[in-house]
Amino acid sequence: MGLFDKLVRWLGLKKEVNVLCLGLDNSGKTTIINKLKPSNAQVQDIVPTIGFSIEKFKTSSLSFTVFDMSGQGRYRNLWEHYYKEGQAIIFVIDSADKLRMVVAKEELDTLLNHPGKLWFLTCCVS
Ligand SMILES: Nc1nc2c(ncn2[C@@H]2O[C@H](COP(=O)(O)OP(=O)(O)OP(=O)(O)O)[C@@H](O)[C@H]2O)c(=O)[nH]1
Ligand SMILES: [Mg+2]
Repeated sequence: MGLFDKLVRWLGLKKEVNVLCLGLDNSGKTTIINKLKPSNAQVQDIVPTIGFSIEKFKTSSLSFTVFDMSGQGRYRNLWEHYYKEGQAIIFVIDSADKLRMVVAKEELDTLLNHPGKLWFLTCCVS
């Protein structure tokens, strides 16, 4: 079952869903989101995200707005300001980036310890 199908099942009857895509810089967030787009909307050159960018997807039953957040250190403090916007979070981890695995874990721990919010959370390993 695909990632978005899982979200549809979990979110039940909601019609419009906001998804945050988080993870360290260079982990592959924008690349994964690009692959989810219809082929005629995909871009060839992926550049580092500055701040964040917004992408929209539609399935037969749901409209998704994906907040593709920059993973660069200087922008990571933006993430928490968007937590309240999202019903679901995709956290992307680059399995080849062994040196920064501990940093990814710290960021994920910070996210999981954030008070007062319940999300559907899934991790993508790129
Ligand atoms: N080999 C390989 N390269 C990948 C993969 N995913 C992403 N890349 C490459 O890694 C680089 C960074 O990918 P991005 O998608 O920009 O990473 P990001 O997480 O959006 O990074 P920020 O926007 O800086 O937070 C790009 O050059 C991609 O082509 C993967 O699964 N395998
Ligand atoms: Mg990006």
